[in-house]
Amino acid sequence: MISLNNKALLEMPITDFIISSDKVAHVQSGNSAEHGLLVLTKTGYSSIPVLDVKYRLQGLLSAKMITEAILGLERIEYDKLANLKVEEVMEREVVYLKVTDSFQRALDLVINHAFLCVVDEAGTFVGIMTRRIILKQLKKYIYTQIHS
Ligand code: 2BA
Repeated sequence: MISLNNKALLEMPITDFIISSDKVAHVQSGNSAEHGLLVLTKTGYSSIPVLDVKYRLQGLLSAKMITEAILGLERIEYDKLANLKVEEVMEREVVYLKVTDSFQRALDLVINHAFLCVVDEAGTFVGIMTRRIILKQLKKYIYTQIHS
């Protein structure tokens, strides 16, 4: 049993582990769902952040949200895509991190979310923290404890 006998990791600020906004694929709430589907398909990500024109976090978009919105009784109504806005289909209830949050909060939340959006004091999107980054950091810390 590994004993994490100090709180250094849990209290660490998250700032060093954020993937900055310029590297994160995103869409704007006013974009068409067709554009959203294009970005999701081209990047290969299952879910991406939705921002407004001032770069404030508005929600999350996935391909599932789009297909559900254009699902007819017997077929997928692709012709609806161009007139449907991202803001009409996105998930608005988003769990997010503040830049000032600790690693512990990120660790708690990443159990149920593959990634977390990070916003500054003004609500501006600064990037994401992924499950991969958090696990990598946790692994590094555990290995250091074992070998120290
Ligand atoms: P998913 O798209 O479901 O991806 C799950 C995992 O698959 C990713 O875990 C990553 O390890 C791998 N993966 C998927 N697409 C990839 C790609 N194009 N290049 C490299 N690896 C890829 P995480 O890295 O922990 O990411 C968790 C979630 O964060 C992703 O879930 C995605 O929704 C989001 N994400 C990660 N990086 C992003 C970025 N640059 N822009 C937008 N969203 C991102």
